[in-house]
This record gives sequence, C-alpha cells and structure tokens, in this order.
Amino acid sequence: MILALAGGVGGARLARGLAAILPADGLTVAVNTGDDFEHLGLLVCPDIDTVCYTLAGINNTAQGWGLEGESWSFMDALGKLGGEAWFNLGDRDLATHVLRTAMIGRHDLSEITALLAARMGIVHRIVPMSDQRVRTIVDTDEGALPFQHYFVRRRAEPRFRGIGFEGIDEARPSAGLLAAIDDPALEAIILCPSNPVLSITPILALPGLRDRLTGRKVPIVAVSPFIGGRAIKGPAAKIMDEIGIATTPAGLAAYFNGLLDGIVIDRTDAGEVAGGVALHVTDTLMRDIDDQRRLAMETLAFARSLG
Ligand code: FO1
Repeated sequence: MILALAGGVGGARLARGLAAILPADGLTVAVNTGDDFEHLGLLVCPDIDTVCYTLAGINNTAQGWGLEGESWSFMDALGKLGGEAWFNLGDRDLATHVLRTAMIGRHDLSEITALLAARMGIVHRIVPMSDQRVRTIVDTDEGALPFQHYFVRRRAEPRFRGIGFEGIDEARPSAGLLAAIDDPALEAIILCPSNPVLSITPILALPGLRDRLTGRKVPIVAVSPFIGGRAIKGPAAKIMDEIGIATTPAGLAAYFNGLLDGIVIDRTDAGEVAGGVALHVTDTLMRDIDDQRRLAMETLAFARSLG
C-alpha cells in the first residue's frame, strides 16, 4: 500500500498516475488543507477538490484546478452585485462548495471528502491531512496574508518571509492518514511534486506526524517539483529563492532535513547530487495521463528499490 502526500495541481497529477497503477486498497492520498478558507460563507478546500477532480478525470487540465467545461454565470452575477470576485468559483465547482458547506456541521471533512470522491467515481482513499481546521498564513513584506489572499488575490507577488499554520497545535492527523501510516501493508511514502513549502510543509507540521512517517522505516521518496531549478507551475521556485533554499535536489533534500530516502529528478538535473539521498533520473514533466502513469511507475519502482 502506498501513502502519497499531495497539495494542489502538481501533486494531483502524480496522484492520478499512482491511482492509474494501484488497486483501490493500494493507495491513500493525504491532502493539504492549509489552503482551505471560508469565502462568501462557503468552506472552500482547493487542494482536496483539485486532487478529487484530477483523479476523477474531470479537472480543467490546462488550468489544473477547477472543472473542465466550466461556466461562470455565478461569477458574472456576483460581480454585477459587487461581490468579492477575486476568487473564481465556476458554476459546477460551486456545487461542491455548497454541498460541503451544507454537510460540514453534521459530518467531518474526512466523511464529506469520502462521500464526494465516491460520487465522482474515485475508488482510492482521499483523506484530508486533518479534520481540525488549519489555516496557512503567509508572512510577506506586505504583512501576514491568509493563504488565498497571498496566492490568488496577490498572485504570490509579495516577498515571502515565512509561513505559519493557524490551528496546527490543536490539529491531529486524520484517522485515514493515521490508518495509512499504521497499515502493515504500507511499503512506501511518496511526497508528490507539490510546492514543498506551501503544500507539503503544512502536512508535515501536524504534531507528531513526521516522527510517525519516519517511524515506519519504509522508504520516503519525493518527486521534485523543479526542473532545471524552475517550478513547472506556480510560485514554488520564487518562494524557495526568497527563503534562500536552492531549487536543486540538494536544496530539496536540505529543506526536508533528513526526511527523504530518495528524490526523483528530471533528466535536466542529471549529475546533481543530494548528499546521502538517492536520486532517480527520469522525465518528470507530466503532460498527460500516460506521463502521469509512467512517472508513478518509475517512482514506485525506485521507492521499492530503496526498501
Ligand atoms: N487559483 C487562482 O489562481 N485563481 C482562482 O481564481 C482560483 C480559484 C479556485 C477555485 C477553486 C479551487 O479548488 C482552486 C482555485 N484556485 C484558483 C487554485 C487554488 O488557489 C490553488 O490550487 C491552491 O490553493 C494551491 O494549490
């Protein structure tokens, strides 16, 4: 059984590749919830929705997030009424947020996620990192910004100074995440190519989680989100530069500070070294499901070789 840690777009793509090659009980995807926020009275969980839509094959593949073939009547009407229009909620996507918000009083996020994923035809386990509320706050040269204000409203332009996770001390890993870690059949933990700082760090910041991951003594392998030092999508490289960490395999290994047994890197970075961390060189750009499946197969084979 494989446990994958994922955030938004990049992570979701590899998660889809893993889902394509693993049986229903062979994969648990634990998703970052630090990006979640209350918006217009709705509980919006971007990374959970991006992972679910991507595994269901209904995501807007060019954009990464949101749904394919979306319409925007709600946003058009909202704008005309002078509502907050900086965060785009498509008409179909809106149904997810409305339904989740209607259920969150009586059901926890894990239950809602399992229900929505099943209704989208997903057979693998998708679990939030926690059922308690965690909110990523980005400290910038414009002050402390709630995640979506930094990432979407300000387009990640402010200089990144640091990151904090409101509620993290009271948050526990979700039951589904703990079950995956404790599963006797667990053979490897994969850190999907999401933003190391914005998407993976909130998961690792859950009290006691890092020790639980390393305590299983199974290989922990990251797929680098960088190719030739640049992020495939989003501000990951900009942020690493702003906190002074190299976007090289060695920089990634150093950032995760001893957690990783291996890193999957792109051919562009062949020849790089990362201290004692094993490297597997391949094509890491995922253009389509075939790339996603191939990268997933290679990552699993590499992780198993470290076992
Ligand atoms: N990202 C944007 O850059 N602009 C948006 O308007 C936007 C809306 C949005 C709505 C639903 C959703 O699930 C994701 C959305 N995202 C948008 C992406 C989102 O901000 C990021 O994917 C994650 O928070 C970070 O990975």
